[in-house]
Amino acid sequence: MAIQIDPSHYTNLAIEAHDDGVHVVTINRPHKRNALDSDTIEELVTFFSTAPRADVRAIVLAGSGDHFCAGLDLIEHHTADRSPAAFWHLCLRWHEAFNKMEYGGVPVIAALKGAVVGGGLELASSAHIRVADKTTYFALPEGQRGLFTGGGATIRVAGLVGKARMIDMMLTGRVYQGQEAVDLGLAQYLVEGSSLDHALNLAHKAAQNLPLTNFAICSAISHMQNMSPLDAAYAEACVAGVVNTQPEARARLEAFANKTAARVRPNE
Ligand code: 1HE
Repeated sequence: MAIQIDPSHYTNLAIEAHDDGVHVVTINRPHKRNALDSDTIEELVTFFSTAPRADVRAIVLAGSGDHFCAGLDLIEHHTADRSPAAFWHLCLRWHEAFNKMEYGGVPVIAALKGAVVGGGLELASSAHIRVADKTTYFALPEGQRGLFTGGGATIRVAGLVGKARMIDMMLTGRVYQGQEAVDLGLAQYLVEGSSLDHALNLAHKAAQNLPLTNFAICSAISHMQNMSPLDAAYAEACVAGVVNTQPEARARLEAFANKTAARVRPNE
């Protein structure tokens, strides 16, 4: 029996389950532009630790109001006047949440709008797919605030845009948006209308894949980037050994063999 997700256990996250196992998780602090305080990070840790064991088939991560996420809660940080050790430990909780997202095995699709800045960009870069709309913009204002990234940007944002662009973003406050942001890899989609609608469509599509296949796609590829090419190839063969022989795949292979399965065609 799978673990259940109970939306009433969450205060800063609104969680809505669809029949096909897609869950929409909305950071619900619009009055703070969805800034990440320590309670919200703990809720993200809980949700993303639970989702892989709770039959969640795909996740859309969204923000409430006009902005996806304004990053670290600067007011909480200012008020708490944290010690180096306290902030170090806090960063490890961010990493716990974001690693669970990236390596958890459940597809996470971020529906972006407005500000995706600082820790908000660290959050978005932990998703597997990012959908931007016309209002979306990306920045790392840490440099201007007297801060440094602590939620994995040096790995994930540098991985998306390269270290030189990340350094420029932090030194100068450079903002990326629109097609340029997509071309750089900050998002995979730029939509005219609602990024949430588009992210939902993608999530419903991904939810039709077999869970074990999605698990491999949404954990193995990330893990393999951390390995030497030789070890990654070995691990890939091992994962494929398990995934490609799963009994649940036989019906799909049978459908291909008897010509009832959809063929891969170019876009119209
Ligand atoms: C916040 C935060 C926040 C807004 N922490 N409270 N991140 C930043 O440096 C981005 C800071 N925020 C902004 O630049 C702007 O707020 C926005 C571009 C996101 C939105 O602008 P706007 O004009 O819609 O809103 P606002 O008037 O600036 O803010 C509305 C309220 O949200 C206001 O609270 P109020 O009680 O005065 O109404 C703001 O204080 C609050 N608010 N952003 C706390 N970030 C692990 S290390 C990661 C390091 C970082 O992430 S550093 C980057 C932080």
